Amino acid sequence: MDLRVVLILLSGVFVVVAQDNWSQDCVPSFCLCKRYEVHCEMPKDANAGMTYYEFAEKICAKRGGSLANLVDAHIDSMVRAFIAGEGLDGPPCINKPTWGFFIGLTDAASEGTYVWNNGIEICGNGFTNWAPGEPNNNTKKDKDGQDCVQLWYRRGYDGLWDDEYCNFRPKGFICEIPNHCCCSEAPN
Ligand SMILES: [Ca+2]
Ligand SMILES: [Ca+2]
Repeated sequence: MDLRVVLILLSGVFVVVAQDNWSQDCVPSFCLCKRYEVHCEMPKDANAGMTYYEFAEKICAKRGGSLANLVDAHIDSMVRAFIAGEGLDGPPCINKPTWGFFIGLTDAASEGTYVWNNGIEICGNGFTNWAPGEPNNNTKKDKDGQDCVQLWYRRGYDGLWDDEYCNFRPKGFICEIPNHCCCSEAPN
């Protein structure tokens, strides 16, 4: 894969809508063979009958993919660069105090053992990009701690990773959609 190739498919306007009318149009995204979609903060009532993290997973699945697996430095940096370049790293896309985007990384099954949606467990020298002091499994707002990872945009962390509560705050989220973009269509 030519890593220089980045095809910006869609960008721009973001509209936060009610869960039942979740917009599937005009979603900022870019492609590295897979398509990475940046979804802005979900509605506060999105967790009816499920956690906010499950809601994010559901929307990504509906769109033919999953929460994004940022398994290496290149993908991680490209996603964060896209978010910054499109101005999605603050209001109105994500808002204080919730700002952040869920990604497909969780330690819900076993505390401290982080596994990507695609089943890859982070171990050894596996790529991570944690914010300073994270993951801390904070139990202040939930006795079960924090098991769902976000790209964090507080305190100038610029999308460094933080373990977040799975169901305390509505969040934005990043989907990856396989086989949606054809590499051969990308410009050289
Ligand atoms: Ca945890
Ligand atoms: Ca944390």
